[in-house]
Amino acid sequence: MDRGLSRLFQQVDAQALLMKTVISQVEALTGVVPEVNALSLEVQNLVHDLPIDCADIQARLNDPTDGAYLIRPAKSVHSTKCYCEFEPGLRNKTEGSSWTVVQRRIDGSVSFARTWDEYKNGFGDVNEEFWIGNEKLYYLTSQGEYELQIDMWDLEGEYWWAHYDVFRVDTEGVNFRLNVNGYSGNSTDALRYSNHMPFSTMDLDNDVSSTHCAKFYTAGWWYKHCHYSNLNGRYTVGVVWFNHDTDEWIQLKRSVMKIKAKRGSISNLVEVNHTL
Ligand SMILES: [Ca+2]
Repeated sequence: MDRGLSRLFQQVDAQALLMKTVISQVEALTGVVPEVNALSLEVQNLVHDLPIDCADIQARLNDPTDGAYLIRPAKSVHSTKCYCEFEPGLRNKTEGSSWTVVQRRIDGSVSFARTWDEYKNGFGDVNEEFWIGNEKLYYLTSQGEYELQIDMWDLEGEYWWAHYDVFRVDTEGVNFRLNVNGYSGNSTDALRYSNHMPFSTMDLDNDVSSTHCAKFYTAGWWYKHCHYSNLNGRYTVGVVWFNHDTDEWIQLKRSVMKIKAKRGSISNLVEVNHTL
């Protein structure tokens, strides 16, 4: 046989072998793809079926204990870790009352001097000091009618509280504007001053003051001109609540902000969400 022709046949053989290898690899891959798809769907379903807040956890679990849980607010595509407080004496499915904790200061171990994105996404440790994140506040408080409880302890250890019947944080489009109403408590209504204000951080001045409140106080809050409450302020000197009765600032060493939905206010929305 002609030597040139022989070389050509060898080349064709080599190409054919290569093609065979490629085809068998593709066949192996297509065998894996359905498995990957099934796994991905399973994960999606798991995330989709997560509780929408701590009350939802209490409805699903028998006598849950306080602690960190994974939730997914109805409008959110992502899951998030949160801290749940289940009210003592009410731990059963019919009378259950539970709080989703959204902020905690206890010892100053976490810096609250953070950027817009950090306040948006949340920071800290849900078991210690943390801010749950403005976007999660929006997702949570837009899926029902939420109330807010603020527990505070001053430097002498005295307990103060403020409760708001209405607590809602709007979208990032309006800079996570605050809506509060219906105060009760023993600390006077200091947060009302911030009502309808957008959120400000050290890198984004949304207040109505000629100064940059968030930069001045090295914190993120619904500053106006600037504030009568500053629970994310510098620990401990700047963590304060104004008492209108005594005309004095209450300097705090501990604060907890927690929310829960009014009974029945989210059932329709959750049903719609779970059938999507
Ligand atoms: Ca300003």
